[in-house]
Amino acid sequence: MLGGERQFPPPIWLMRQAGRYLPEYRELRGRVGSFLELCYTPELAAEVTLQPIRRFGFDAAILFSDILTIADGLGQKVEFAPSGGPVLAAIRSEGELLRLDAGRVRRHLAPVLETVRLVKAALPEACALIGFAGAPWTVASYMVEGGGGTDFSAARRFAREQPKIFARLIDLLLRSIADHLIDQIDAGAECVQLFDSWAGLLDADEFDRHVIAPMRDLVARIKLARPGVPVIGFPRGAGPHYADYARRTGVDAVSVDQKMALAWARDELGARVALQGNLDPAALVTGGAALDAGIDAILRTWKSARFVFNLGHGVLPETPPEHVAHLVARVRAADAEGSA
Ligand code: 1CP
Repeated sequence: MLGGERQFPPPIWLMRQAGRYLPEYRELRGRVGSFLELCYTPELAAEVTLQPIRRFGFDAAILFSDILTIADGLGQKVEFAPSGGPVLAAIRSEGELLRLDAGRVRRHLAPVLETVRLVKAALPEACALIGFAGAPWTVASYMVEGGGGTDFSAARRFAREQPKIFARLIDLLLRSIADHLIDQIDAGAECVQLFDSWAGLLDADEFDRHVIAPMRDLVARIKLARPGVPVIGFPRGAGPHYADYARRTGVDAVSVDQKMALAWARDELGARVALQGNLDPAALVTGGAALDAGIDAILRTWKSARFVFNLGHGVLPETPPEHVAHLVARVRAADAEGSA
């Protein structure tokens, strides 16, 4: 689909489709010490990747890993609190930046590539395997802030006060991320997605410098090394900058968050890139008529576009799995007119 031709009913998968809303994930997670240990144990990470495929029969599996494995691979101290949130030894000086070692990323992330190989071997032929990484801005935000769950004001301030050091961090990240994604492709990923979950925090000038420019470089590296592998970009919250992102980064598809109007995305982005999205994850928690209305609006409005059905952001932990099964069935039952 991302290669060119329109498909209807559209393919469907969900961001964060593996994870805490599934009892089988919680059960397995309870048997493993740390979250990173789960990410680096290929047999378990592969099992977790496959859980939502077995349960719902999605059209794509997304590798189970995390955007912060790159920071861990570079040698920054990364931990996940029992509540799930990441805690990192914040980088706030040139000395701390210089201690990062791009040379160790590949060796450190070798287990993630083994997970890709195991999943690829186990997946049904018709199910695509999506590799992923965080985009440079979002990963840098966590690395400088020292964690998540905040407005990243310390990271933004550091980027303004120490522009040269911040630019070097972004540059180091974009190279490491490109190499890791190329390795994921070589291990069996058929497509890759870049999560820029905090793109929406930036003003127009910062968006240009920290999102568009590094993404353009990163996508060009992937395209040069492995031409023909589709790249999906997710600049969550980018609002008015979505059009520029679709036009200038070189991505094949743009994942659209739920704040964006469906007709606008179709008309302004749809001619240039394939669309992915954009059901509100809260509607999937609610279920019922609100869920059906949300599903049908996407099918109806985007039926003429090339699109992949997805959420506007990740599945929420409180989502009832039955609502996910209902969503998949309703999308698959859509008729050629775009109604379900
Ligand atoms: O113990 C646990 O179960 C920890 C919860 C958890 C899970 C299940 C974390 C910690 N990461 C993950 C897996 C994960 N993370 C996947 C797996 C594949 C899938 O989608 O099924 C993916 C794609 C991610 C990507 C990710 N990690 C993003 C981008 C997407 C998004 O949600 O915006 C981000 C921002 C992270 C950082 C992160 N990792 C974990 C948490 C709780 C967070 C968010 C921290 C915060 O800012 O509050």
